[in-house]
Amino acid sequence: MNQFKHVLKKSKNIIVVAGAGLSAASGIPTFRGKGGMWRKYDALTLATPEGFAENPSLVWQFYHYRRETALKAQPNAAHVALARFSLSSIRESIAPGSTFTLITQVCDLRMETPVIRCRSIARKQPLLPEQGQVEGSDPGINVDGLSPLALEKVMETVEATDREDARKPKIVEMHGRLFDVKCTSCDHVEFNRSSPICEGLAGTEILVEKNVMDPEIPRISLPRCSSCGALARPGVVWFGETIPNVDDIDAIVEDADLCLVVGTASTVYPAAGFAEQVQKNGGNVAVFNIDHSAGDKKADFLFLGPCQDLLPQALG
Ligand code: BJW
Ligand code: ZN
Repeated sequence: MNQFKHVLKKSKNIIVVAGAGLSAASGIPTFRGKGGMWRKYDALTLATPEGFAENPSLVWQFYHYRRETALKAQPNAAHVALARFSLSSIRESIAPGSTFTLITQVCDLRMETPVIRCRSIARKQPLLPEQGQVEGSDPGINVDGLSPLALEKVMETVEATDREDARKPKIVEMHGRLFDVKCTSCDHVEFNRSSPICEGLAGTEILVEKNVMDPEIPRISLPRCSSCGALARPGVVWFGETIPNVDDIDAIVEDADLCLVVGTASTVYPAAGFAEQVQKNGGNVAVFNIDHSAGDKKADFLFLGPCQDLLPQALG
């Protein structure tokens, strides 16, 4: 831990690549581990565009259940540690002059806060919106999340200048958002955290919990686009779909000299390749996972244990 803190202190561009394990202590099931969703449900049926085309009713029930679970969850100590560390006044005493970006694969997001809109991020520049590298940094942008919610909570406890800093975007949600709803026909995307999202899905979360989903909710009773009326879909990134703005994420990873890999099995690409990319560029990798995960033998630091215990120690 002391050696890690020494490396942290001299790092200039710090990224965190987070997975489902980050939210595990908040009561949100992971995908592949013990109690993981892909052990109980079929990923190809529920998390691919083909699965949705085949049976949108089934897919919507699964995502309705996920939305309802996420709405009840609260950030845990790992989210809070990351949120605190994202504030430059706090980070300054630990890693002077560094930048910080949380690249999260976690879609269980549910809070208003700024996120990085990747399109205009320049390389080799700190991620400061007033310098023009970040588009869409308006604090009014809606995203929903435990990491953003942690940031909001931390903001309440700090000075006014830090609150300004906390409004600067530091989070990239690379697999989309559970509470975004996308039209299957036009370009319309809307943030929607209604519970339930529509009457047709009300109460079906209990069926999903028991793994007895009703395959036949009529399409007309599923969420519809508020602009054109066509069938809507969850605004997440499914297998086989491209990651929005992947080149800009790549630029952030390319600039990083320290990568913290938190609560991810590191099996889903491109996120699974980010740590290796940082190491190839001469940077360091620290893995925080409750169990062994892919590639952790190559890590410079391996912290085996719950991230809600270890991250506060490592970043405190
Ligand atoms: C704790 C803990 C605690 C528990 N403390 N730890 C290169 C090679 C081969 C294949 C590909 C490739 N490039 C792309 C692909 C195809 C594909 C892919 O990677 N497939 C693999 C299965 C091999 N990737 C894609 O399709 C991606 N698109 C893409 O790359 O486009 C271009 C392209 C397409 C096709 C071919 C080639 C190029 C898109 C991936 C989208 C993933 N979507 C999902 C669902 C999102 C929506 C939703 O939420 O439903 O994203 S799948 C699911 O997996 C979700 C997660 O974000 C993602 C990663 O899972 P994660 O976070 O690692 O969770 P778990 O459960 O696996 O692990 C949890 C970990 O936490 C465990 O290790 C625990 O031990 C740990 N843990 N409690 C610390 N308290
Ligand atoms: Zn539409």
